[in-house]
Amino acid sequence: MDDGGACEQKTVRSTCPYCGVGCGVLLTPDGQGGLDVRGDPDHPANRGRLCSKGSALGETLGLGQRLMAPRIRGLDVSWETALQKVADTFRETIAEYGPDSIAFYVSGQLLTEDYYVANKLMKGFIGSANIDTNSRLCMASTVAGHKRAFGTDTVPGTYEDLDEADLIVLVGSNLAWCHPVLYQRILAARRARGTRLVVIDPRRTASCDGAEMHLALEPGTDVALFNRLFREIYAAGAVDQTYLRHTEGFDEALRTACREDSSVTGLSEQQVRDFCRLWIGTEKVVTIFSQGVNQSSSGSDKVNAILNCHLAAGRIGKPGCGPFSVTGQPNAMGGREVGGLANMLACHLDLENADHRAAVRDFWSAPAVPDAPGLKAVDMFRAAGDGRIKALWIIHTNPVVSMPEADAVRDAIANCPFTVISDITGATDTARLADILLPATAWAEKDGTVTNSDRTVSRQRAALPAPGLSRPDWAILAEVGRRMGWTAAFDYQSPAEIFREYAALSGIAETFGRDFDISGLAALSETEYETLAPTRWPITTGRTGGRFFADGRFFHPNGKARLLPVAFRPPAARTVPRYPFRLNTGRTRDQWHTMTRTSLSPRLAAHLAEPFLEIHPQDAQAGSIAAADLVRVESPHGSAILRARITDSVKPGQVFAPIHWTGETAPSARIDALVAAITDPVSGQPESKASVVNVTRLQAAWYGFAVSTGGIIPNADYWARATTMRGVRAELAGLTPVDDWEQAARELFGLPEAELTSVLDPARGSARIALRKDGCLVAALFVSPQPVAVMRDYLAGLPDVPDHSLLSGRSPADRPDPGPILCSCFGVGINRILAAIETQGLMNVDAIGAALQAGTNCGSCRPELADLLAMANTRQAAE
Ligand SMILES: Nc1nc2c(c(=O)[nH]1)N[C@H]1C(S)=C(S)[C@@H](COP(=O)(O)OP(=O)(O)OC[C@H]3O[C@@H](n4cnc5c(=O)[nH]c(N)nc54)[C@H](O)[C@@H]3O)O[C@H]1N2
Ligand SMILES: Nc1nc2c(c(=O)[nH]1)N[C@H]1C(S)=C(S)[C@@H](COP(=O)(O)OP(=O)(O)OC[C@H]3O[C@@H](n4cnc5c(=O)[nH]c(N)nc54)[C@H](O)[C@@H]3O)O[C@H]1N2
Ligand code: SF4
Ligand SMILES: [Mo]
Repeated sequence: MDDGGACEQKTVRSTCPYCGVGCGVLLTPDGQGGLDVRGDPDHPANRGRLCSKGSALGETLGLGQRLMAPRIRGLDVSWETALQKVADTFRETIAEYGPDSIAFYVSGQLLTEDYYVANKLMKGFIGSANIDTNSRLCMASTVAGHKRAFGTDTVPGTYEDLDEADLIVLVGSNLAWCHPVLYQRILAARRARGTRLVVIDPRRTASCDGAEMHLALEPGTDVALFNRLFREIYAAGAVDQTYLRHTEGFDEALRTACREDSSVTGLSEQQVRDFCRLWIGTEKVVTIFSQGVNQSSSGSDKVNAILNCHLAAGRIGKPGCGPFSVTGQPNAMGGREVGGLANMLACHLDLENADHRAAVRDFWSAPAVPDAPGLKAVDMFRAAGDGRIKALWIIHTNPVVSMPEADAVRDAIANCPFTVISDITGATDTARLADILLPATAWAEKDGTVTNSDRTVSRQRAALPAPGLSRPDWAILAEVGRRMGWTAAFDYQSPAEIFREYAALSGIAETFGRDFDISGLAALSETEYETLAPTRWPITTGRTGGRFFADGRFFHPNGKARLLPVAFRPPAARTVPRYPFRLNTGRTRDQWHTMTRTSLSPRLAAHLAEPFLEIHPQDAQAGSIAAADLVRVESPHGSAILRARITDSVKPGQVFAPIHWTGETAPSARIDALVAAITDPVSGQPESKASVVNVTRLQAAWYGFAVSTGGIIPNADYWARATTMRGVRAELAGLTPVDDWEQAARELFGLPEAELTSVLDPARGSARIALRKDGCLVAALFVSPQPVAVMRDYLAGLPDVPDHSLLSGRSPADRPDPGPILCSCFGVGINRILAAIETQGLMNVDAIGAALQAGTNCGSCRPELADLLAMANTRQAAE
């Protein structure tokens, strides 16, 4: 792909490091440390499309926050010192307390090669199965459900099924925001062939905009709904009797389903009937499911309730139909394949199976492979908390933010005698607790493979040099293995070498009748690995890709699939007068998890710049909560302060908060501090979407809004910061009055010498302060006893804000406030869109695109544009 010019930079094909869609990207270095990022038109997952996060990748490459050298308790050291300390401490810990006193907690964002080495080191050589991954919080229920039904963790279908389906059902999936390129693909199919779309989610989401039916069921009642569907499939004579011969358990599963009462879903009988009729009447139906299914104390049962319906109707493995679990992280699927979970072995082999264990041990020439599953994530951190785990290595994940009962997890990590953390930055809530901090190379600097939601293996390729002393995760892991004494087993020179070994092991797994087989790649040369095109597994000499199970061949010992009797169980935590609300949690469109990368992009920050709690108008009124108030949210485990967003997209009694904010960006908004660590008994996955909480209005003494071209050093009961084009903006609030706002402003911005221009009204408790350095405007603070009303998105343009409008907080007439940015590709704000709808009479999303460009690039904002149109039209109709 070299375009030849002497100064031209080479374009590299790689994969987006965010969601499990696995979009191909073309990366062209700009010669100044940056990258031009485009969608790869030849990648089968996206055919050139990218969503808002993928398009903004180039804005997240700054090295300001990067960790450049290994650190021991905050001091830079050499790799030699750091790795020898890690290896020695692990060895001593094993000698004194045994292998089970060590644990690795890793991530579905590791590349397959990193993951393989971590798993080999722990399960083959340290000799414990105490390696678990954040996929426990993400995909574990699907893995358990697949294994129970199919005998292996197999995703039967492919993305092409979404193009060919006539009905797509989204269960607990906000695909429009979390897998935007797939959602756009579905909308394209809908335009082409009229695909129908149903959303099953207690909350109205952006994914509902393109749907004909939204079933806002009661939280956690999916099993009851799918059991009803199962019964109706039977009653309608839609059971595929021929296909049923490949299955067992039908009668008992049906009997259990017949005992179920679908009224617990809270849906009307008519809604349930309409849904069942549509599903049964549409042969080509794909049921997509995600965290609304998995993150539940009955997550595995929810998965099997869905699989039962597809198996009974024989709608699986054929073009345009099947159950389809979409993976969250870019290599969630690869992690399942290499056995990253504490209860799995590599290549879909089972830890409980003595023959499987022996085969892996022999292949690795390993001293021993443990015969009992290791600790699953929640139990692992409990064991760290109560002193059973003496040494912990956390790689590529931020559990102080993302684990349930996060405050207890924070304390467990802080008190663990020896904690090693591998990250690309030291500025995370978890990294700050490390004894040893190891600098990893980031996605654009390293090589390896990932597997996406539809089993396509793609290469990630380095396009930038590794900054500082950073090293790839696989290399760090292998070096620790060597220093612990296993020189030959970890003597890897390149990711290709690891990949070949892994592919060869999958060939052995295949002799046990496993599905996962990429042995066709076991002899790849370095060049072939370098140029490997995206390929769907299985990849053997006789077969590449395709669907599973159309032939009725499954992976249980008798070759049959199992339908499981599953009965509805409500969420484990019950609402009580002290905690009357059910807390749902999830994602926003433009942030990725704990924001260590996406928060660096001003474009992405402009979408939703502050953590919030969605609450229904009735509940807000009952609690005297007004729009833009701050609320205190409390659970038995912790408390948070969030901005109220009053909306009927949640039902009364339910509230929703995003998961993204952290000690770095909004310390009072770490939502997992409130979430109970209750898990599914089969999968061990936490119920992250159904905790119980109380919500009260926060009586703040003052509210503030700050913008700065430099940094801010907040010291307030509530603060939340976001990146702007030229610096940072922050929301602030305090519980106690402040006497001297000018002094407070100097401290907040770290500008003791700045010249101030102030408008102070101590009687009212308001202040507006502008700070200048060398005559240039560098910061401003607005304070009020009520939530501050200023034109935030306009002021965020500081220093490009004229003086006369600064202290008023209002924009001049010729430069209207753009409002929060909806279209992050072209930076188009809500106010501009609303004005154009009104003045130009725009009637549809395409017309908005023609007028303002909004929604014409990645399309991620199209659902919100549709929402805005509907709102504007209702408003006009009412006028
Ligand atoms: N923008 C963005 N995209 C991402 C990510 C990100 O951080 N940001 N993360 C990636 C990762 S790792 C993952 S796992 C995926 C997650 O992707 P999704 O699962 O689509 O995302 P969530 O927002 O966690 O949850 C989905 C929906 O489940 C609903 N829900 C809650 N309880 C129930 C219930 O009982 N039943 C049903 N049917 N629905 C329920 C919620 O209201 C929510 O809308 O997203 C991936 N993509
Ligand atoms: N309440 C609630 N909690 C949830 C969820 C929810 O829906 N609700 N969702 C859960 C789910 S599905 C998931 S997947 C998790 C995600 O939660 P986490 O995995 O904790 O979140 P990330 O922010 O993705 O953390 C990745 C970390 O790896 C670092 N990193 C980036 N690149 C590299 C690299 O190349 N090497 C190394 N070593 N480090 C790197 C980043 O800086 C960051 O610190 O959250 C879970 N928690
Ligand atoms: S949909 Fe967006 S976040 Fe997901 S892989 Fe594609 S570009 Fe990346
Ligand atoms: Mo996830």
